[in-house]
Amino acid sequence: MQARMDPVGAVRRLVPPERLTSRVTALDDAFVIAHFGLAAPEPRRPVVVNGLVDRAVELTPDDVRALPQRRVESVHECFGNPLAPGEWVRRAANLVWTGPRLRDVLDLAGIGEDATTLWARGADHGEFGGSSAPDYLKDLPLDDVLDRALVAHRCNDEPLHTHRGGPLRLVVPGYFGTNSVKWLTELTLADHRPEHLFTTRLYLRPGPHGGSVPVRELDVTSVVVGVDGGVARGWAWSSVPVTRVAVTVDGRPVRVELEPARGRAWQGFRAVVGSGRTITARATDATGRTQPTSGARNAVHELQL
Ligand SMILES: Nc1nc2c(c(=O)[nH]1)N[C@H]1C(S)=C(S)[C@@H](COP(=O)(O)O)O[C@H]1N2
Ligand SMILES: [Mo]
Repeated sequence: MQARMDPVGAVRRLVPPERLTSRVTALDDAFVIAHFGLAAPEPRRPVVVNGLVDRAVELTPDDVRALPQRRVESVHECFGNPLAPGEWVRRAANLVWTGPRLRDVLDLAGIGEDATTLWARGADHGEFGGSSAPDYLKDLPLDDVLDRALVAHRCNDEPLHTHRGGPLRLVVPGYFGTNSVKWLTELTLADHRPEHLFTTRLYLRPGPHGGSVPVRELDVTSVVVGVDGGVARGWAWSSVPVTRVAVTVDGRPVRVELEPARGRAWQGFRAVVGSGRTITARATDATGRTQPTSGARNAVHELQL
């Protein structure tokens, strides 16, 4: 695939949902984002753990590989263009990540009693959307991510490629991709949010009680990836298990088989659609959230045959 930039800094063209036929997305079909352009490869770049810790430590990729390893299959989804939030750009994949749990990495430094938030910093820097920043920075609620996030050094059982954030990146299953910091250089424990282009200015959405909140937990979403032999197939996901997918064929509802949730991987669904021409899918999750029919980044997906 040809490398090219779009306004979000995607270095690969977006992959249409029709290409997402395999359960685990091939690395060549998984979108790649780098807002400042790709960081230079530095295979032995260490990660510093500091801030509200008992003692600051520096970990090399070899140190990270020596810790107990987890292998997690999870949905990887971009929220969309932070300069035009609300538009779904349909960048999603389901990938397998390997690395130690964040908790095991932070325990090497000793998590300080007052730490409530994790600042994760990436090596890349430059200009984005008319502002410049000295690095890429995200902040994450510590309790939420301690046991779910990984410091990943492999993706789909291959060493993490430089364009995917190697040698080490953070991966936060269940959160939008923006939180999974690539080219990780520093993990800082703190008791407040940092001001930064990518924390308090971009990747925000309207909050439930007014104001704006950072983009974290995934929305309920589904995609129809194709029809084969009269059977439509697709994937559904959310920050919690998806409990129902409603499929229509030329406006008529049809019976749907939905796989049970497996961790934070996407869930397959199938429906007999015969020779119908317009297929839609609409997912509902365990908290009762349902995809809006239109006008939202996770609006119902329609496949026209
Ligand atoms: N350091 C750094 N990390 C980053 C980004 C970035 O530009 N720089 N982009 C984020 C966004 S918005 C997304 S969607 C994911 C994309 O990860 P991928 O390129 O492996 O698909 O990385 C996130 N982590
Ligand atoms: Mo993104």
